[in-house]
Amino acid sequence: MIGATEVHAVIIGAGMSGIAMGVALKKAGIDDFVILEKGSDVGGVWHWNRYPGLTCDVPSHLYQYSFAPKPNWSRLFAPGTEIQAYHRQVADDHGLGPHIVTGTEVVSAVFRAGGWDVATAAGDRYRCDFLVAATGVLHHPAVPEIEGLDSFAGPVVHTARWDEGLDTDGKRIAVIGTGSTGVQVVGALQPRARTVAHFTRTPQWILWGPMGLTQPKLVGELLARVPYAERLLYRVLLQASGILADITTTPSWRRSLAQSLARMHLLRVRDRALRRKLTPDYEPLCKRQVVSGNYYSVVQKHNVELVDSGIARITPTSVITADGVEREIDIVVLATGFAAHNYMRPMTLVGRDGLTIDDAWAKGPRGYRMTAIPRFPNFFTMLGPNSPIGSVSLQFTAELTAAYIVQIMQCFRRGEFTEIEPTQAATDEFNEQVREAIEPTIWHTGGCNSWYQNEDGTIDLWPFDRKTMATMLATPDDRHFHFTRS
Ligand code: N01
Repeated sequence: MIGATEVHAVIIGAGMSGIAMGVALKKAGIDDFVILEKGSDVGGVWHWNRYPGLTCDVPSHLYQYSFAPKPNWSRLFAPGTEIQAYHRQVADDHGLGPHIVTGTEVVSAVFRAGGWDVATAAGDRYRCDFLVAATGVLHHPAVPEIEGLDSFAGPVVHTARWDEGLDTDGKRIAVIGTGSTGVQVVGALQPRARTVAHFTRTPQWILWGPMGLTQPKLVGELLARVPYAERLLYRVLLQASGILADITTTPSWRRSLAQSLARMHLLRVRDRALRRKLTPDYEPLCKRQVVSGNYYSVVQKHNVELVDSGIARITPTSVITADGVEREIDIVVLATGFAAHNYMRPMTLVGRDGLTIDDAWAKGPRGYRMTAIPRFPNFFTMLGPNSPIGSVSLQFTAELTAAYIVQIMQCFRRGEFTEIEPTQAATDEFNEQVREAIEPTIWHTGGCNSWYQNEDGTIDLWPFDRKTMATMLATPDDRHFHFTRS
């Protein structure tokens, strides 16, 4: 590729998993890589999402890298801005700055003559031995097709592309969507809005969590000063988080108990008609579990209305529901989630013999152990198909995957092969194991629709526990790969 910058590896995306990959490369002494990032900063979802109320519903002492413990989180569940600052700090502390090129969208990557030709929207070109897609799952905002949405005269904002200049005080706000985001944004907008109409298509079960609980400064100081205290806390939380994989993947009394907690929480809503509207017709834990400390009290405030009659259309000034009721509105907030199964698309990705990722994934995203795809040599995904959203720590998963990929790169650098790709047989075997293991999970049996589902109804999640993941990604199994030596 004439005029291309030649590097050993190109990583696409400087979000949580791209940073983990970069740090793993640095630790292995591999310096010859770039991280190409579309946004103006690192952090991925924590860079793009800036909506009011953005909080992580995973405890912060777990929602961090094992190699970068932060003792002094401000809250038990840190706000988005603090998590974003943490990612920037980790990237700086680990010397990733010179490797990261922000404002650079990769538009195509083509495998040719034993390596990858990568092109960016600005016309820059890279040639690399290895390509790693760390492009995230929740990246492409899903904009609903609602009649008249385009005609709305006021601001229409998707939560994942929040306009920080938007003045919501004293406004009549329509919030569409009741996932983790919708619940958080309604809670944050309610106190200063004139009215909030929360449009719900499917109610969600909500587990109570002390989302606003601050961490006393003393705790942070103790964790920083006592040797190994922060690392120990992380290990304890990681171990304890095994309960999530347990209750979601295996029917047991523990699952029933967690489900009862969600049902009991709903009893905080005294008004029976409102409680009925808030009661899902599927089992708790089936969708990505929503956690909130205040939603049920917020939704009972005088200026909040839960609307479940379905949106018929939007006019320049109002939302009209299927029952014919018209509500005058100043701002429409779309908390309608993401096109989660796009992964690295819409970029053009072409593997061996001209095979495009769209053709390879015509029946939905499938890969080998979350990270490799047959006929896409020297290509790996971080948090690829079947990644454990909501059941195993994503940082743990990313670090494990990065270490696995680095092992493969080191074999390449020792001259053991020039091209590597997973066999179709190993990939099929993995997907068959997933298919079987998904059967008893609550995502499959719980009777809901969720963004976990592919178009064909299969569930794009990790149906095993953390130990199984650690075993599967400990060392690459030579029998599962084709190697080319040239
Ligand atoms: O998106 P969602 P989200 N008309 O897809 C509704 C992570 N996260 O942004 O259920 C009307 O969950 C849709 O309705 P339905 C977390 O993994 C983490 O809230 O399809 N409504 C649903 O209610 C989470 O799971 C944190 O019937 C429409 C909502 O929009 C993931 O992000 C915080 C509609 C979408 O819910 C996504 O959450 C926030 C339409 N046409 C998010 N289309 C943490 O704290 C869609 N909806 C870590």
